[in-house]
Amino acid sequence: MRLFIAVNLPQQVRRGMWEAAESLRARSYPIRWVPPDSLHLTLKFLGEVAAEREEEIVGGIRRAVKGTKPFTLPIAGFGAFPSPVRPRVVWVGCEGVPSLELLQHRVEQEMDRLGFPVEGRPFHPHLTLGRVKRGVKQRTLAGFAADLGPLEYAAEVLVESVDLMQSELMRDGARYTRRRKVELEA
Ligand code: 3AM
Repeated sequence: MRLFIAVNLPQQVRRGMWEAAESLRARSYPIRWVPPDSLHLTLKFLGEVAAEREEEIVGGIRRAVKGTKPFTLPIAGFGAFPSPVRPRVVWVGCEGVPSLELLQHRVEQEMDRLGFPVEGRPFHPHLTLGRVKRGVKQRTLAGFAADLGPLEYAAEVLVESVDLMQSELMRDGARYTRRRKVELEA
């Protein structure tokens, strides 16, 4: 099964992000939007993993969160990777939060011990809202940066757990299900 480790968000925040991007979706750019129920913050993508390794991975997540207390995660602002004028991934931001960076680093370390290679690229925490469809012409995205610019959303999320998630690739996009929840230490 295809697994990843993520922080999930309260429904109210997922709704708020989705609604704040309404005007952008209305422009019908060639973007595949993540449904509101699926919006999350990925800490580590594991990829295809044998089902019998699930407990071992949950053990690694437990070690990673040991000593991390619940913390507040401010999320704010819209952006796109690699840039708003050449968007591929559209997101809401949550950068610069030391507790989150430490948590992600510890997850990365523990998963490395289990044989999941460390990401070569730096961690840019973000909540993916949508992905530009493959192979589309740049001109179909003309105006995107200008439409993204005025969007606003900000919220504070209390992060109390980390989830092991399963991703199933369907014809109309990925379907995510929570397999396990690991609570941060209160
Ligand atoms: O939630 P985001 O968009 O940050 O892009 C995928 C998604 O991240 C990412 O894992 C999350 C759940 O699918 N992902 C998918 N394939 C990946 C890969 N080969 C990947 N991340 C790194 N390497």
